[in-house]
Amino acid sequence: MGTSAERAASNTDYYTRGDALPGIWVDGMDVLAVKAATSFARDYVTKNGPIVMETFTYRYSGHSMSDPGTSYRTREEIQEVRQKRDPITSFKEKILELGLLTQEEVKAIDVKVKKEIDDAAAKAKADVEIPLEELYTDIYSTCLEPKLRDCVGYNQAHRVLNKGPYKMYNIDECPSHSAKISKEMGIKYLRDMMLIRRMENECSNLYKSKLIRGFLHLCVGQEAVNVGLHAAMRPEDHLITAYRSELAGREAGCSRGKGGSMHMYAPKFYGGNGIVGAQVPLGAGVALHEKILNKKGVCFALYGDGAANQGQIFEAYNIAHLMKLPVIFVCENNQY
Ligand SMILES: Cc1ncc(C[n+]2csc(CCOP(=O)(O)OP(=O)(O)O)c2C)c(N)n1
Ligand SMILES: [Mg+2]
Repeated sequence: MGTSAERAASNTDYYTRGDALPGIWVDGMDVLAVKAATSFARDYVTKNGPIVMETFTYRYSGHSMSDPGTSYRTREEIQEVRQKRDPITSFKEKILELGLLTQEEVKAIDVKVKKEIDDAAAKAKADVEIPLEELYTDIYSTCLEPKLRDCVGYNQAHRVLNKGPYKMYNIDECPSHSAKISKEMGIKYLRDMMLIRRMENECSNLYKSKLIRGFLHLCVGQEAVNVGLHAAMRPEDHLITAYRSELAGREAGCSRGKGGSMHMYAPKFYGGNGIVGAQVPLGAGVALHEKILNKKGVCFALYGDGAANQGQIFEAYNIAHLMKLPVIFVCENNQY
């Protein structure tokens, strides 16, 4: 299902595609760089309005489990990324080098993570499937009264600044990046990335054993994006993304088994959207809500390089820029 970015986009520098919107490119395999870029972007949008953030990353697998094996990549290329750019291996090496953790401590984290995933998988297997009539129950929310409108002009100058793990489009500052991390941060980021990878691999097993049915989209290789973004988010922030959700259709699932492959919701988390790109204007709407109510949160609207060519993305950029909405358009560029 994945089309290569080169075949789908006339300009694959997604961070420059906002035109009037400034942009930032970040090495999406470096969790600390993603965190610093996210903090920078967060700070930027609360003062100036939207920004496009491209996280340049890599997915080892195909688009979904329906894509066979290594699909779009050669074995040699995958091997090379695993050896030289894998987000978990490189972060592990960094914190070992800095003396923040020992090999034994890293091993202990991995053992704990494995147990957590094994327990969750056992629970999913043991849990009951929801009854069919549950599908008819709905979720409601209240509507908003729009109160505010605000417009900004178009800046025609285009400048690109290249610095370390970042490229800046129409912004003259750069995130401050230092390798300084505490032991607690080292443990947390490493654990979270390992947890995601083990979870993805376990999901692949559950799919093969038919406990997960329908679609399954894995993101093995992209862990630094998720963890780095989350590390810089604040409790008042919102996030909206595309597919990948509650998978086993069991009663204990976060949408009580009704999420399917595409839909899951939690406070300040708006899915899980099956239509490629549809979450982006919705994310701009979430940011509009924050602005109207004078709240302090920002919205992270995540989409893939495959969604980046859709008209609705540019419509969302445009209105967000006009209305100076606190939204960060995060393009997860895995090149397919
Ligand atoms: C409007 C629309 N067109 C096509 C599809 C089928 N489809 C699902 S995912 C996908 C590719 C998305 O690629 P990308 O945005 O790069 O996401 P990635 O899986 O790489 O993160 C396509 C074409 C869809 N769900 N919605
Ligand atoms: Mg993609």
